[in-house]
Amino acid sequence: PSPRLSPDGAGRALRHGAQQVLLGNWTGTSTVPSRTLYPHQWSWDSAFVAIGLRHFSPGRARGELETLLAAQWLDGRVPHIVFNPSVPLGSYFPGPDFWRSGGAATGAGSPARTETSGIVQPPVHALAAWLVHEADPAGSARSGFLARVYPRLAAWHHYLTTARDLGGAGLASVVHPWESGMDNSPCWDGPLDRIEPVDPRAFRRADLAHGAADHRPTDLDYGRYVRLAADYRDHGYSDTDAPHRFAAEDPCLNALLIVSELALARIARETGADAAAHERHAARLTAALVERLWDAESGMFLCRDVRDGEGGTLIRERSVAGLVPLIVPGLPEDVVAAMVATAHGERFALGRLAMVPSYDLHGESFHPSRYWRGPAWFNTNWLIERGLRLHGATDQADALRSGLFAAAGASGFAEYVDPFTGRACGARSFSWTAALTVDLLD
Ligand code: 9WN
Repeated sequence: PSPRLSPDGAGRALRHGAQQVLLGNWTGTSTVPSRTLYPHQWSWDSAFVAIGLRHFSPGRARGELETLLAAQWLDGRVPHIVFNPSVPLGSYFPGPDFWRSGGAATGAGSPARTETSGIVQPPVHALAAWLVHEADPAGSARSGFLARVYPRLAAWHHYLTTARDLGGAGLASVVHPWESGMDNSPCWDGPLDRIEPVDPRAFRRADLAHGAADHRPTDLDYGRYVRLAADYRDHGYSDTDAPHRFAAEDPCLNALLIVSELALARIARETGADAAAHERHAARLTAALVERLWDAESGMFLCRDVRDGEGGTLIRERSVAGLVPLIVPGLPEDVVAAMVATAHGERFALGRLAMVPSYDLHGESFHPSRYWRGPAWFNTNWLIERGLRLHGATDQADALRSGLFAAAGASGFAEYVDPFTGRACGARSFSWTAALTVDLLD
């Protein structure tokens, strides 16, 4: 747990501003990431949001997670978007008319009454559920929260480590760049090269009405995103039938899975389920993470392209996803030490910039404002802050936390910022930026 910040005037104003963002983005049952760009419920956003909400509205935090989990598919997958039926079609692309989950033509068991996407996002949910419980154990117990969410979270992790174990080593694979949550990360450029893009005239992007075109993914990226999603949809979202021509093991997603599996062990202990089984599973996943994705030469974790050759190939691009495993307890000491050194090195400049960029400052594809190709994001910095604290790097964690507060306040709780100037990019009043600011303040 992070030490409390003294409740000075600046801290109080920041907390108030952040709470206002979260109240403004609440729809009655969940929180939209942004009223403009993302008018529905997103999976990993909701987990981060719940982590912030727990500090001032634990009931809402529980509701946020339960609304998302109510849209879980029978095969265990938690969809990356739960669509709000009162939002006009065309406000977000691709919308429910593209994903067509409600038709239940899918053998994967999409929910009958809720429209969702068919892909997933990183599993931050069990971690969030545990933190939400801890913030208000009495309210959580009264409402039977943990007993209700435990089987759903267990089924979610089971889906990821069975149907999505495409590399055969126990780790989960993403089958679409959107699933990583870092859509246009340079890590995906190589694997995406193999994908024939859909003609950009065949769809209409809604994001460009709200976001600057040179900050967002390109039309060529979108053509490939649409191709992959349509292929999956047209195979009934079946992981055995779909070709999955894009498949990758991502260190951020798998690190979050490990931390969530450890949280699930705690939840299991509270609800009388088998905690030790989750601990053993977390240990196996941790060993596989190091075995499959650690790259000593880079001093960080890399993504593995599961479709490139026998056993796959490490993708030689350094993205912040490869530093997120700092949050995993129980990694070998030399691995942790190397990651901390890499974070402080010239490529990520921890301690010299307010926040850690999303991609190698010296990488060929670096761009200071194009989405996941360089800008600093608040969720990844929150994860790194937690990781540094976990490993006893308290001063560095404190400094990063201060940088995050300064950037969040000055940018109007922006979606992401230029890592050099702190200039706001993307949406303002962005929910996870506000939520994670609240979390670090409390
Ligand atoms: C596609 C909602 C989401 C985040 C992702 C971020 C962005 C969507 C988009 O917004 O992705 O899922 O339309 O660009 O990359 O991490 O969950 O905030």
